[in-house]
Amino acid sequence: MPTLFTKIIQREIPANIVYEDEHVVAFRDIDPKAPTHILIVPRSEIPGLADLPETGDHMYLLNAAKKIAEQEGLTEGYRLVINQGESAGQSVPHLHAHLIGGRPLGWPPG
Ligand code: D5M
Repeated sequence: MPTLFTKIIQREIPANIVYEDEHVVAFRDIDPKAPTHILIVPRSEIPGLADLPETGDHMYLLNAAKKIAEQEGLTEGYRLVINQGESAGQSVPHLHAHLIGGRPLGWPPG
């Protein structure tokens, strides 16, 4: 059963896709928490960060975040967040990073 995000990646469900490469697809969050709120999703169906294989080059996620931040003009700063597990707020079991920016961001997050 494909995840919601796999359906977006496969264009079965519409989304506002802003970036893609061989490893990831990135699209605007449907419920944005800031002027820029983009989800960066690996094409492979990894359920969460805890399931990421320990071997392999996973820099693709950070590289994509950096490129998208530049593309979005987030020169004042931004935040990259991965929610792992229900108590951290993970609601979609397909690894994704939130790229959030466009306003001052408080610390610590809730
Ligand atoms: O983040 C899951 C995020 O996924 C949450 O911020 C809403 C977003 N979401 C849910 N459905 C969609 C669709 N269809 N398009 C775009 N964004 C979506 P989590 O960290 O798992 O709570």
